[in-house]
Amino acid sequence: MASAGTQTKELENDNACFVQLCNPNIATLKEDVLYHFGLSTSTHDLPAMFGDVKFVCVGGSPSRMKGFIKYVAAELGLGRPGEDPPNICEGTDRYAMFKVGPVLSVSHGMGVPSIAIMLHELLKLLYHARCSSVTIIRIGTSGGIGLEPGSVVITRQAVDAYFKPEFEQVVLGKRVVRPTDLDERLVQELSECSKDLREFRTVVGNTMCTMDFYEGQGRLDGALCCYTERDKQAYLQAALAAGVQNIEMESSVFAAMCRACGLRAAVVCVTLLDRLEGDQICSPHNVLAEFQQRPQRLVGLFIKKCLAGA
Ligand code: R2B
Ligand code: URA
Repeated sequence: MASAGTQTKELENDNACFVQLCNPNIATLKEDVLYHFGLSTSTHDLPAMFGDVKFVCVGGSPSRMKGFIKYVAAELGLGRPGEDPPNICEGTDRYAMFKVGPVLSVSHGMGVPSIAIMLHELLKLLYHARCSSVTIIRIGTSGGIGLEPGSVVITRQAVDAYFKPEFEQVVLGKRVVRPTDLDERLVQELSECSKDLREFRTVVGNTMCTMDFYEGQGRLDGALCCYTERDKQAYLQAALAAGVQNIEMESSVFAAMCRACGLRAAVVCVTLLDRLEGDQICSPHNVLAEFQQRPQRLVGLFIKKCLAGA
């Protein structure tokens, strides 16, 4: 288990304006190589490149995150219309990163290990760049429970597969458990914004983060399956009773790491299907493409409103 000291430090960081790391070793490094971004503190002027960042949006796919930055650029009237923003991580094909004005858009791949590696380097990048008052939002896809497909869920709490608001990791052979609370005010602000987007339903609820898309989410259509439809339904009903509205694969480590480093964080995911009705995602491509734009539209509107009020 994490020591009380570690937990207290992480809580203290909650109120800090600057991005803080929970690692004293970083201050002693001569150079910090952000290997999976193809960036380094000695070859790149990180404060000049990123010091003005106030909003970071992360999502699974590189093309979706490129689409998001183009959308935000058009909404905010930044950059040249139609222009393709350059990928800042062009030296590597692990992750893609784009920036317009104070908005940074980064892809994280699928699952906890992939997003965790990206977040270690992103949090260090924001720290080295001396960024302050940063809001970070994951925009993604998910499976809904009892919601019409295409509904958007703003996460109140990211919970694990036992419905606990915790992220557990094995560190040096020991269990380290970190809380996954998200910023309550940010949830309210996003929820307020959603009232201006009446074309789709937005709800606030808990999000279950799993380590797998198939058995981990109770699907019956993977290569392996050791339970029945009835078992699956009982599990999803138990999740629903615990306030879970959707299931995805990154929210818990995202919430835990951002919280520990003092970032205001939120998770906004569209539901691609209702898991009470089935497991396969069979909607036509154009329908899924439109669904995936919904979190982008909500978060784009939120950023626009924040900057207008700034
Ligand atoms: C949502 O969708 C992906 C799996 O299809 C995964 O990254 C997630 O969280
Ligand atoms: N992403 C998930 O993780 N699960 C789903 O059911 C759909 C998208």
